[in-house]
Amino acid sequence: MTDNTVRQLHTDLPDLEAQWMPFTANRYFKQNPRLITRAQGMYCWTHDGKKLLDAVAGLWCCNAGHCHPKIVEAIKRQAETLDYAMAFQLGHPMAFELANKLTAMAPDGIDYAFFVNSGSEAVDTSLKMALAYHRLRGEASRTRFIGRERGYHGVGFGGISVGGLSANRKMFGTMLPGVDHLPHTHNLQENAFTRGQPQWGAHLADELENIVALHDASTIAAVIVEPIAGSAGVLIPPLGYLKRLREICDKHGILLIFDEVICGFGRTGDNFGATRFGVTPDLMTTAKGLTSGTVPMGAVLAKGEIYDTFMTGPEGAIEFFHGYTYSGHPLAAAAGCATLDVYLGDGLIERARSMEDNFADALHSLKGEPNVIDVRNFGLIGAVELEPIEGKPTARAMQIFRKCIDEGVIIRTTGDTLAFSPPLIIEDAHIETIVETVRSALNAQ
Ligand code: PXG
Repeated sequence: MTDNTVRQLHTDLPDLEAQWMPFTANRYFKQNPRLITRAQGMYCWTHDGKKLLDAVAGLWCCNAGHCHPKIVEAIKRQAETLDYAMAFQLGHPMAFELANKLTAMAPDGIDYAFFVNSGSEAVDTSLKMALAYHRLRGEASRTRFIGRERGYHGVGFGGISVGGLSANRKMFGTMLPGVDHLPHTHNLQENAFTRGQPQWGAHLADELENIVALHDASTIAAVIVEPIAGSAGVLIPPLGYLKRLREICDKHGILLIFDEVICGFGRTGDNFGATRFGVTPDLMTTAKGLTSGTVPMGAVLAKGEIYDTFMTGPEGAIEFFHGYTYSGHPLAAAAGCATLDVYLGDGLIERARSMEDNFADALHSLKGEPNVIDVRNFGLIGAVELEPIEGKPTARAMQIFRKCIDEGVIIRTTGDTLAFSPPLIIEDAHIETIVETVRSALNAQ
């Protein structure tokens, strides 16, 4: 099909050429365009009027459902009152209010919030905080970071360095020096079709001891992991694994960073992965659900001891040479305040927890359908892993994705895994539609 015929078929579309789309097969998309033009609650509508049930909450972010009226109202009000305020040396009330709300819902001891504009910025900010913290304490030799295979920490140079996805790394040179990786915890022989946390795999945290022995603790600044690895196919931490990482970090004076960009704000059926799993890191990165996806924003949450370490130079001097023009942007801060009010005021986090079992039952009913080799779940995160088509990795999952869209349901794929992360307002009838749509797509292969 030529560009002209695409345009004739979709006369209401803008010219699609000039936008270089992120993480997208640009040429395929521009020949087969599908634009979302409106969204409400659990649903989105395409430019050609198709209604789609959103089983991914945008991209794991619209936890309150699309266009929640209280969040929309707060953004409108803020846009009319204060569009922007200088972020350095000056401030505005909403950012302080949001920091108070955020730290109140964080684990005990996490008392400070530093605002950024995305998950990637949150990750790179947290790595810089870790380096500077050690230096301020006289341990400037602690410069190494330990990530994990199959980790996703955004696309900044720090994030891809500690990340563990080859496709996101291999084109971009040497990245940060001095980064090592823990093994991932995915093992189908041991853990296939586990509901919730697998029994097997806590010992994989002990690999950190080997990495420490190799490099010496005095060279290591921080370990960064996602409590549940999202983008690499939904990898649930084995029972005891995160606690073991915490213990080894404590033993060696290494900071533990939890990347909560996906796990935060109800996704795990609790405020954060840290609170659900009962393990408190030193730094937490957040974004996505912080504003329910409405206005870009992220935050690094830090233990009081880390903040206090920075507050030791001369008063009146800048303590951390880092920040963004839009750190704590008024529209984002207003959206964040309204979003947290909705999560807490409307009981959406408890709701996610209360839907967890039904969601798990429905997903696990897909066991035995054609080419399903695993089903995993935790909170309102789920995954169905498929046997790859020989010689064509990712093709099977992509086929299912396209069939589901044709049948009116948006799911997400990563490799040959189907991923689900619906808005927390999901109801049983939506769960049924999602799972039955996937079931018939699997049977139509
Ligand atoms: N950390 C984690 C754990 C993430 O999941 C980021 C950092 C980066 O956030 P930003 O806001 O810079 O994109 C993410 C982002 C997917 C998918 O389908 C996941 C993300 C982004 C886009 C797609 O798995 N996660």
